This record gives sequence, C-alpha cells and structure tokens, in this order.
Amino acid sequence: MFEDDENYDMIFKILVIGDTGVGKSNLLLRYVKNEFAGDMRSTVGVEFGTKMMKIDGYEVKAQIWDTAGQERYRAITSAYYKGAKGVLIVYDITRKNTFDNVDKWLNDFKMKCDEDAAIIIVGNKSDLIQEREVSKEEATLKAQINHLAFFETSAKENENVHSAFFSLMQQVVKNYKNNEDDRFNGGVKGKTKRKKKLHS
Ligand SMILES: Nc1nc2c(ncn2[C@@H]2O[C@H](COP(=O)(O)OP(=O)(O)O)[C@@H](O)[C@H]2O)c(=O)[nH]1
Ligand SMILES: [Mg+2]
Repeated sequence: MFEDDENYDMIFKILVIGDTGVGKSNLLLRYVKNEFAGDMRSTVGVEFGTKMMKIDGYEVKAQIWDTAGQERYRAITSAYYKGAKGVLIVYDITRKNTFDNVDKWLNDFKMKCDEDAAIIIVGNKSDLIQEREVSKEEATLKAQINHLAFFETSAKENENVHSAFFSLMQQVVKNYKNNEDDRFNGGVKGKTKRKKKLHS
C-alpha cells in the first residue's frame, strides 16, 4: 500500500526523550518501520522518522525526532526541543533510576517547550517481567500527579507502541484545536493544503 507522505493537513514535531538505553530508538523504529534492532549504539546524528495517521478527519503527520545519544551527557540542545508539540518521556521498567529521572526530563522539557505541548510517560521493556524494578502502580501515580497519560510498552514484542504514540498524537491535535493562536506556529497547513516548513 502506498502512503502519500506529502498529502497531510497537519504536521507536528514529536520528541522521544529519556535516559540512555531505555529503548527510545527502538520505540521509534518499531512505530515507524515495525522493526526491532537490538543494539543501536552505532547510530550517528539526530535521526527522525515520520508517520501518517488520521485523527478527527485530519491527515496528521508526525515527525518524530530521536536523540543521537546526547542524552547520555544531558546535553540536549534547545534546537532539538524547539517547536515540539508532543513528547514521549521514556524510562526502562527494569531500571529504577531511569524512572526517577523522568522528573528531570519532565522539568527539562517544560522549561524548553511550548506550554501546550502534549506529554506522555512511557515505561518500556514490559516484556522483561522478571527484571521489573518499577511497578505499574508507582508509575501510574507519578503520571496522575503530573496529569499525564501513562503507557507500558515493549518495542521488542510490539506491545502498546502504537497505542502510546497514537494517544499522544490525539492529545497533540486536541491541544492544537484548543489553541487557535497557535495556528501559525504549529506547522499546520490548514485547508489550503499549502506546504509549510517546520523550520526556517
Ligand atoms: N527486552 C527489551 N529490550 C529492549 C526494548 N527496547 C529496547 N531494548 C534494548 O535496549 C537497548 C537500548 O535500546 P535503544 O533503543 O538503543 O535505547 P536508547 O538509548 O534509549 O535509544 C538495546 O539493547 C535494545 O535492544 C524492549 O522493549 N524490550
Ligand atoms: Mg537511541
């Protein structure tokens, strides 16, 4: 089936952030290409993938950015955050410290991004049940305290990955509709189908 990547009504920049090794690159790869790559440490440069979906009758294009491993040094540039309308903050359910760091990522994102950006918390590697260090309950609580949606996913087993991204995109579209002033900042082409670049 041919997916017309250029025929969209809205385009949004989406980020995947979180500690190194939590599975950000594999979540992106699973969502965009339905693949799992195991170790991706060789990846160089900021990569991104795109995905088309239909939400509320609109053809919505997600342009999803992956980090190039700079999260290791907490050296994510403001250019990376700029213009983002949605973010998945990812931790690894088998490493408690990556869950504790969700708060730092949350603050970092809130400081650098638009107020109306949508955020979800994602606990990845749900297939590693034996090694679990973070319960669903405590993660749900953290999400509730911050008024955010929460998903557990497995990029490896393709569990909940689609649901997590789609839920985020629904919130992104909702926020966009609630904020008409944002019409000229969010990268929406409107009904005229004119092309509009995300960045100048
Ligand atoms: N078991 C399991 N391993 C995963 C999953 N997602 C990623 N990994 C592994 O975790 C490691 C780090 O993944 P990667 O996507 O490079 O993480 P990133 O540093 O956050 O981009 C790799 O060895 C992956 O194979 C998952 O859902 N389940
Ligand atoms: Mg990566």
